Amino acid sequence: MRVRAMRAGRRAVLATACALPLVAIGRGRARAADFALKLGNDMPATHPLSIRQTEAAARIKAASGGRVEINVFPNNQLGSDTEMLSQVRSGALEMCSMSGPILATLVPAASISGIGFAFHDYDTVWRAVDGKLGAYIRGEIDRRGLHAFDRMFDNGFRQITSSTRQIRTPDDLHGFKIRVPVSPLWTSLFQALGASPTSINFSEVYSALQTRIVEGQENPLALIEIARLYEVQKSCSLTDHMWDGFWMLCNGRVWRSMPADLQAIVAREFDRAALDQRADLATLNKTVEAKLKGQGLVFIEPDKAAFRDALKKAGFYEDWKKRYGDAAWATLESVAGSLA
Ligand code: X2X
Repeated sequence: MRVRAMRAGRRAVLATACALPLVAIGRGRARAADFALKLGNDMPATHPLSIRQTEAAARIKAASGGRVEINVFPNNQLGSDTEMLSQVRSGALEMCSMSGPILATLVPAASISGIGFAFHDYDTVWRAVDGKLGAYIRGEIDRRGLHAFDRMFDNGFRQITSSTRQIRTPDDLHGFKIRVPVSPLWTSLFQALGASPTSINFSEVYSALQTRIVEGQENPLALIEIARLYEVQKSCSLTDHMWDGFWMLCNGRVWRSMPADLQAIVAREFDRAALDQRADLATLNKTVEAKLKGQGLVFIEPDKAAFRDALKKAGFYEDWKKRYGDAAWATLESVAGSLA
């Protein structure tokens, strides 16, 4: 779909040069945007991430006097995460928001913020990703030709849901057929816990659970509620096994083609949207468990330390420390404390 500012007469040109800035042609008609960009995400349209991104786009249009027009396409309308990531690389899609460990299929370092049980609370999360760890990851993203904005959006601390057995101890995960996002870190984590993980994009998760291709999945409570996963799951184990958040990304060529004054507006508004969205989720998190209980989901409070010990015993931390390298691992531990 083309954004409104693109006129039919320019479509042929745009098809081959869609990543380049559009030159406004006056001719007495309303001025077209200099930059008409698409932003894709994998969250439902009613999730705070989609709502705040849409607000940011409206503010950017106003503050730029219409020179930058960003259309937000939530809910995987432009494709799965895997597809959006390759589109943003090629420039077929200008922007997307992407979970760090999924982005890691392109930028390996980007999964480091999702290491199992690295963060105990949000204060530590934000100190890490707004601080040195985030700066390191943004540098790596940049080296791979994408631009990442400073502030990550929140997805949340992840919990395990099941339509079959209840997950109370690490042993309960043995052979458990669980959906994980398409990401080496996620597969490694659940393999280390003895489960049978299958990589499936979020766009397919509801139906994979419904048809019982998998028994369970893991996601933050807010998303379990908003994406109505409780309809096809029976129990939820509050493991908090990892924190997950989204980088706001822009194709590097598109970003560099934008003049500094417009870059400043876009960056400012997406960073503001991220902070607003974090606050939205903090509010939602206060009531979401009760809501899900009301919808019939059974909650389990397991001993989280047992899961973390199982990961340690399986060599999970040693393995990932080697993959990231000592310097990156030290940056993580400088905020998270000792892990391996
Ligand atoms: O795919 C998921 O589970 C999701 C939506 O939480 C992520 O983007 C990692």
